Amino acid sequence: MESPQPMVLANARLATMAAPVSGRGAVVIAGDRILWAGAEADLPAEHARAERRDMEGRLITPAPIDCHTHLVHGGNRAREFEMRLEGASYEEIARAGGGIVSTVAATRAASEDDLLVSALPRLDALLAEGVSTVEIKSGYGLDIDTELAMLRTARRLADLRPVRVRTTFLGAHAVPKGHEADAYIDQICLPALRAAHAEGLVDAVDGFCEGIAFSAPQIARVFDAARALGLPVKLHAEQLSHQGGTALAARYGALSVDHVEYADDDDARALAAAGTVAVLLPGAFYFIRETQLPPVAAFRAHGVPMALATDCNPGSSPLTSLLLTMNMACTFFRLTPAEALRGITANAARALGLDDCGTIAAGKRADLAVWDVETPAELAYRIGFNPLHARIFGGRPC
Ligand code: DI6
Ligand code: FE
Repeated sequence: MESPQPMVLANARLATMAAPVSGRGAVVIAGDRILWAGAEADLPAEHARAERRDMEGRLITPAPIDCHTHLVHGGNRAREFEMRLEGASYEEIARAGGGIVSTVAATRAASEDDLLVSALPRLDALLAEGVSTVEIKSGYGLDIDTELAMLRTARRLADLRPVRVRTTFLGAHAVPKGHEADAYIDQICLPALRAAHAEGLVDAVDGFCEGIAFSAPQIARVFDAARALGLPVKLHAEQLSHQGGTALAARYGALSVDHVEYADDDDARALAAAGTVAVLLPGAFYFIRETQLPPVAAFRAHGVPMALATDCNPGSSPLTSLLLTMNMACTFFRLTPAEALRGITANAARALGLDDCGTIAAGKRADLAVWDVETPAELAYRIGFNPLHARIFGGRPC
């Protein structure tokens, strides 16, 4: 087979998340891969005659990756939003049978086509900001059929749009009405996991370790099952209280722990030792008006990689913008704009266990975003403004 023709994206500013490039930069892509990236003055002679596209000084970054979403779900929870404005707390609503469980009812009532049609506009909003890869969780089915339907729907999205989808099984998201937690895990969650894995639908296994959901020992049973199937794990941990989920996840070598507002210094140490990414979700922090800040200083001090994601879900984070997520991470959590950009690119890839994307370097996928800005800080700085000029997915502008 003939090798694909290389193309040079020239006269660009580059934020590679790998080797720094100052001044005018260039990226050489061929087929779906990056062949070379660096200062334009150092462009290898072999590419001198390749087709050249003038980026007119625009910034090129790795395409953003949303590494934590619940994009596929039925219904919405605007009524609950009103109730919270009238004084009810997120936890009170959950305990009174609202919350996750009400989205479960709406998701069970939806067909796979309904789920697909309602997820598409949310996916399109992410893609409009250049996103190349989206993680999508199950967890609003809580029965075998609906958990599988959610994962199948998530995979179908990648047939309809130029995007890569990673699917995460989140059967341990909530205890469905009429069930007891341990029995639910044995009788529904673990059989659903095995069935989803048998259909090839599971890239990772997640859980919600919280007072209103599952305890650390219960999550450990789900993780043991994941391990037996050879699947990596991640965990919603330490969002509303300290339950020990972070330490547990680190013991299982989790890809990521997500939320982690209530994590402490020991947790940060354990994450660093395990190489686990802390995924910060400022949209949920904002929307449910949390006040406990994640221990960003401890994460920095111990060298825990930090990623950012929308947590797009109908209850605690109806958010479909990674740019706004970056802004919130900087304003609320005091991340630097550089940390925020790394959080939606290189560290987001790592949180998904992907090593072929998230940076601009030879051999990586040509998933790139071209922005009408001069500096990376401008991406985090604006609120509700989208400076995307072009999105390149697998080497193709689209
Ligand atoms: N933590 C969250 O923030 C979401 N799930 C989770 O485990 C909330 C999901 C919801 O309220 O529907
Ligand atoms: Fe979540």
